[in-house]
Amino acid sequence: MKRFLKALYREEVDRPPFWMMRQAGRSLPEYRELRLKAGGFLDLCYNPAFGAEVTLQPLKRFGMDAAILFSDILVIPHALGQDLTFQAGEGPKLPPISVEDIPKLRENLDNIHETLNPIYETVRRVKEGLTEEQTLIGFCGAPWTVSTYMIEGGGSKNYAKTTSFSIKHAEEYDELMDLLIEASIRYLSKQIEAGAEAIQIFDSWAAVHSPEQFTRCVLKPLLKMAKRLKEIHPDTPIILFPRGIHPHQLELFAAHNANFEALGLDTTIDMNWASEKLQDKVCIQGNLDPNLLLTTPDVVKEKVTNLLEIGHKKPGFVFNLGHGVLPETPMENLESLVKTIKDFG
Ligand code: 1CP
Repeated sequence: MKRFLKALYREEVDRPPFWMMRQAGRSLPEYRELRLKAGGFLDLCYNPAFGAEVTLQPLKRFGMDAAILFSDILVIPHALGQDLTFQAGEGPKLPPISVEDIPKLRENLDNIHETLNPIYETVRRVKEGLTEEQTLIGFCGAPWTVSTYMIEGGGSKNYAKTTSFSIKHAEEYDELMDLLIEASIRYLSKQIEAGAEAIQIFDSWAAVHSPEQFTRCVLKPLLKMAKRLKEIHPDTPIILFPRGIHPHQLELFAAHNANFEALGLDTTIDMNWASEKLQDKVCIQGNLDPNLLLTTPDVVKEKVTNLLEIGHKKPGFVFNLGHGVLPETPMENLESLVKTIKDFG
């Protein structure tokens, strides 16, 4: 079995496998060049030749153990019929949905692959470009995080609109969550059939809730989604990235390790704590502060070594950042990170 998959299943490995969130796109000069050629960001996502090239760019340069498919969490609302644009430097924009739009979105559920088909072709092409040791990760957004973009119309500071929508229109919001779960399961299943070997579910904005809303909007939908996917694809490991949630909430997820294999930890989590409390139940993935990669190669070497020493004490550790790699990250610092990991052990 490949090193990355072994680590997800908490088997012994020679050294921790590594990849970085947002490794494709953003920081690499070769990405910026291709993006100019492709036109818009969505043109990149829906063009298998470009998509496969961008997915493989970081692996060619740095030899990570895993590739993450180049796509976006917002292709699901897009495939369900919500307009979506990405203006350079501004992030995504969508026309915010209202209660009346939900049945119209549902009508498109059976047609989502018409929009998403090129992405499955990207998966097939990436698979052909990987070495035998490298793994392809498919992904989608979690229902809560995706719903915030649909209801707010883009990024948000406090998710006030989504939270009040979910309470004022509780029944319709639950229907939207079920729709997103169903569409995401279909999307992930097609990625797996096309060659994705592991799945990561991003709940990037999971940390904004009252305890009651956390259970309703984060915990339950994620467990439901992971359980459904496991029933269809029992041999595909699942990584959950519920960014920013409290340690006791991470423990709740770790107790459900029949549904998924790994927990992605953000920068704020103490890895010694995670090793003690979580690693006997799930693989832990994380969590170098991406800001550290703006310092110097020597600092990077020291911090990466510290993290590897903690994570590698037990089986079940994947090296990653606590969130996405920043666009301004100097290449020499990434080179130091990679060398430190490859020399470890
Ligand atoms: O390595 C990779 O970059 C893989 C492809 C990938 C992934 C996994 C992209 C490409 N986006 C994502 C996930 C994603 N998209 C998340 C979850 C992960 C995270 O928290 O980092 C989120 C929240 C989005 C939404 C999104 N798409 C944003 C964030 C806006 C906000 O509210 O802060 C942005 C800026 C995008 C556009 C985007 N997606 C991906 C890239 C490379 C870009 C930048 C496009 C560009 O200008 O070139």
